[in-house]
Amino acid sequence: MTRDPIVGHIYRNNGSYRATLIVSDSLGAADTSNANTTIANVAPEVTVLSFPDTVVAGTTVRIEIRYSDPGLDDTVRASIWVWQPGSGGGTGLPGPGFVELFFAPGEYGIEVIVEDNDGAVTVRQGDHLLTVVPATSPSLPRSLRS
Ligand SMILES: [Ca+2]
Ligand SMILES: [Ca+2]
Repeated sequence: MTRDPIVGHIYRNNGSYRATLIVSDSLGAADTSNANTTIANVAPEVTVLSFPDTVVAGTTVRIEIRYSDPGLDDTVRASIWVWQPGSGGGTGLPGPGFVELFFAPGEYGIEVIVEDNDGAVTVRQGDHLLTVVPATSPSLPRSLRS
């Protein structure tokens, strides 16, 4: 009797692996075959980076950040980087979710940097700038003035 089973396996992490096929019959006679496989690391991905276009200075800016890594055993370090032309600063993130920050009036770029424990880095920049207007901005409707 001959069968050609197809066996699937999800590797939890990158590395070199050896797969061994053992076939045996009911009398205990057996044969084995080996195959070596190298699984590459995949960089983590920032799946969500969401923040408002415009806020009034003095209000918190709620930034949503989500990321994941297909390596089930990988750990990911994430940080947020906020910049203006000529300056910038960053801070680490405890995990995916929401970050709330205060900003002085101005325009800001926001990006998220994720790095897995194998050193693969992904940077995702916000698709727009954050504009923080002064609370007394004459361009705001009266209802938004404080
Ligand atoms: Ca990995
Ligand atoms: Ca990875």
